[in-house]
Amino acid sequence: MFIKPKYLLLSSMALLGGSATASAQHSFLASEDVAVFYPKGYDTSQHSPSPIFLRELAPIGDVPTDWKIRPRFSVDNGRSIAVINTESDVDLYGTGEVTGDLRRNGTKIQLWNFDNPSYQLDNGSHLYQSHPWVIGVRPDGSAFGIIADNTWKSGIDLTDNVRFESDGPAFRVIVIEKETPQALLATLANLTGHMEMPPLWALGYQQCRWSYNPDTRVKEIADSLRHYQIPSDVIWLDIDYMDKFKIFTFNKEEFPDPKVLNDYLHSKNFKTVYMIDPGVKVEEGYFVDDQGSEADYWVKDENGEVYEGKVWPGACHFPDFTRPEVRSWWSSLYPDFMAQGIDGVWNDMNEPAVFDVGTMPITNQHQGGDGLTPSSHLRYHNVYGYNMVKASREGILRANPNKRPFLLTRANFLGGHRYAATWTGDNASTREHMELSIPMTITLGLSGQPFNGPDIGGFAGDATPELLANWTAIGVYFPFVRNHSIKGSVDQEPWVFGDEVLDICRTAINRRYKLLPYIYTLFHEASVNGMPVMRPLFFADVKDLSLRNEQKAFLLGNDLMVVPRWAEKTAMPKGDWKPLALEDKDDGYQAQLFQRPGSIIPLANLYQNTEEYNTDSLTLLVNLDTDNEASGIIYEDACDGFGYKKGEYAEYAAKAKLDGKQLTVSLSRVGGEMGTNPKRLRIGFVTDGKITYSPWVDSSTVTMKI
Ligand code: NBV
Repeated sequence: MFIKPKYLLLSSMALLGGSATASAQHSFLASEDVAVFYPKGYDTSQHSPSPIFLRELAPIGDVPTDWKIRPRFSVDNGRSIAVINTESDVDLYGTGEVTGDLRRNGTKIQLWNFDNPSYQLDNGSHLYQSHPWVIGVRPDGSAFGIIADNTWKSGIDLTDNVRFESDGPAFRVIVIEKETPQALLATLANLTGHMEMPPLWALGYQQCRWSYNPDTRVKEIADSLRHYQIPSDVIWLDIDYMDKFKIFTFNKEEFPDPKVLNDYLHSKNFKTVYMIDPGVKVEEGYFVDDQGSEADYWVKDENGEVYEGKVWPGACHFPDFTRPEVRSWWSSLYPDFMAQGIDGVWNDMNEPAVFDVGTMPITNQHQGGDGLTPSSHLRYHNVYGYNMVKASREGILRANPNKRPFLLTRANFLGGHRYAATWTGDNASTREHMELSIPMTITLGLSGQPFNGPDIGGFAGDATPELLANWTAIGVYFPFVRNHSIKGSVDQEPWVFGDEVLDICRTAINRRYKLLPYIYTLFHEASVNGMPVMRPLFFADVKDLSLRNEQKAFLLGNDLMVVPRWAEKTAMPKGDWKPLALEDKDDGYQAQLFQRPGSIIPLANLYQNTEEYNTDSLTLLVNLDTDNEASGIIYEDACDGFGYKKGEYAEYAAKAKLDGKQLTVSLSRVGGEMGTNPKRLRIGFVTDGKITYSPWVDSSTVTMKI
């Protein structure tokens, strides 16, 4: 061990003089800006290996004496507590999937993954995922992040200081100190891993409902999307495709030949995502149940008997995903299933949700493995979904080793972005939830999950034309863009409310597709430095305190500010952010976009799906800074597969300079080994209220007189 004996001695002496609360019993620096604090009585076997970190944190030295943010540990009424004092002028963010404001000061949440319809249960204080992670941003823009490395049932209380409380044994706390919140998130990603690049199709518009059935209805939806010229990429299959809700099966009447259906969808350039839940119907003769029972793979109750809980199929068994052999078996179920032409998977109900009782008893038993000790559901509940998606991702990769997996999950845990994208569960078709979807999506991004978004149009209840128009008009700037709705609600596809709403939705979705070169570059950025795709407005200027509370307007990347049309009096970063008028006619619903001074944003020509995506012709939107310059980056690769990891990508730097009245923009290759496509370029010169376009040129340099 690296820890110096002198340091250990000092720490224990400090403890002897301790009171009810105590500073860390021992601590170490894991890197220059990451400190790890252990409480008295810390038992590694109750927490390790951590699901959060890519690799175990190793000491490089002592925590310096002037290290500012330190936890004090205590035990109160059997609960393990860590309190971190913060200055009153610190703005707090993060805490994962939460309702309420972007700025988290004064809030209190539970970390207990739960099926929470319309976020109404317990006032929405615990939803489907848990992220024991808090960000503090000081007035000078410097930032710290706190991780409670603990899967046990717990809570975060920010009403006074930062307080983590847990029903489990004492847990360690990790503190990251950085000069900016951006640098903080980059460090979080270094510690917890980066989201892998998704396939490009997963960034397109996606159409879902519970459920499109039978297969003829699925085709009808696909045909309508093409007929109405709504650019789109994915059709989703909810639980009704299954035979009596048995996972990895198909309903023979309604989906007699899923391969034929999927081939049809592929022929129209759609991808398909099918749902898989964790509950396995208890039924002799059903291959999944037979295999799991035979190998004894199920979660047990407190008496060691196989646990049964009711979900969609009736009585179900639940795979014990803490066990490596169970994960491996689970992953083996995917290849045959996906061979039916399934492109992506959707894991739902994996908190896990159990009918009548909410979730399984905390006394249920998990066996663990690979270093995880056997323990109760109280310890492993919050990582049930996490371990499930770890296995599912492996299964999808087993099915298609040369494709990038796309997996969406409802439940997850800090660190689970390595395995799956997420959506924010069962929201409602209300104005309130539309507005809420902005801080929720940003907050998940600030909590290490860049690829997420809400059900656009809202899940529960009936969407109105107005709501769908407004929600689509902002939803296209979220990382994950899917319209989804509950069984029994009115239809909410873009065309059902008549021509006006159809036009509004189409215009918004067209914008998404044109912006994909920019958005794809942002996903690449997230995959290399952990930066969220959708960012809080205060990222534009971390020292400008007037931006800290803004939760209607937001940033897509660094260069594009999105202001919902319905939002009044939003904050505005300093500098000459210019409005972008992307269409000739304003429909009154599209979000107002502002481009950062000094930036270049690439736009593709319009196309109807990402199979047709290409960047051979690019419009480069230029908003000059006060030095009459601008720059931008464009990332490209094969849009799927893993060649990009071996250098098969192309990165371009765009640079603009105004000389007198002559504006020159040039594109130069700055990275990657993928062959370069000759490009047709034109400039879109952004002035207040108007974009002036140059003629197209077949060259990497384009000029125009302005
Ligand atoms: O599978 C049906 C639904 C699904 O549409 C929704 O997106 C999930 O969040 N699922 C929940 C189960 C039933 C919810 C009432």
